[in-house]
Amino acid sequence: MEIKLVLGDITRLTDVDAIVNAANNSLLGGGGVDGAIHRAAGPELLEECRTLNGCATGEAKTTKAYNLPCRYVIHTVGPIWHGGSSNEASLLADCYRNSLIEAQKNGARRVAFPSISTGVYGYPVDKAAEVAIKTVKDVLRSMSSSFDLIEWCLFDNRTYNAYETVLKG
Ligand code: AR6
Repeated sequence: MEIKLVLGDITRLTDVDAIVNAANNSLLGGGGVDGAIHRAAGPELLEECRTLNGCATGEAKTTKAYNLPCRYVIHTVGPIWHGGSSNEASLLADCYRNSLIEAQKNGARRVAFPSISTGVYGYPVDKAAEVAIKTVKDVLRSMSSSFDLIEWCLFDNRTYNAYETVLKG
């Protein structure tokens, strides 16, 4: 079981079975990584998302990946940052936990996450990295036999460095 960080575009990854999308409650697409995933997957992804009736913050739902090089997209909805006293950390932890549960249900043993909530949703990246890595390590204590690889695909150096500091610390 390997945990790793890579710098780049999550839609280009060829070493995972599932990628996680940082979506919104509608699951009908948006900007950021969500927009990139919908563009790369093609219009059938939106068609399937329309059948899901949205997704609550902290929960996760799985679709096929269509034109992407992986098998599944796990859509999760991160919290919007309101200063830290609105249950943000616990909702962000739910995103990682529920995404891994979805991956396990679908037999996806190799999973990539983006940095959920740290773009449009404004979650401070240092704090988000701590929640992300702690939660995944906690979940893997009970589910490690279900996974071969968990990676974060980070889009810029600042975000990469924040996750590296937490992972190596
Ligand atoms: N690959 C990997 N990471 C990416 C990519 C990519 N192709 N593109 C952007 N990122 P964001 P959020 C990074 O805003 O904060 C959408 O409109 C980005 O640099 O995508 O959870 C949804 O529909 C940042 O580090 O997601 C929602 O409305 C990280 O992904 C809302 O944004 C997350 O940024 C969700 O906001």
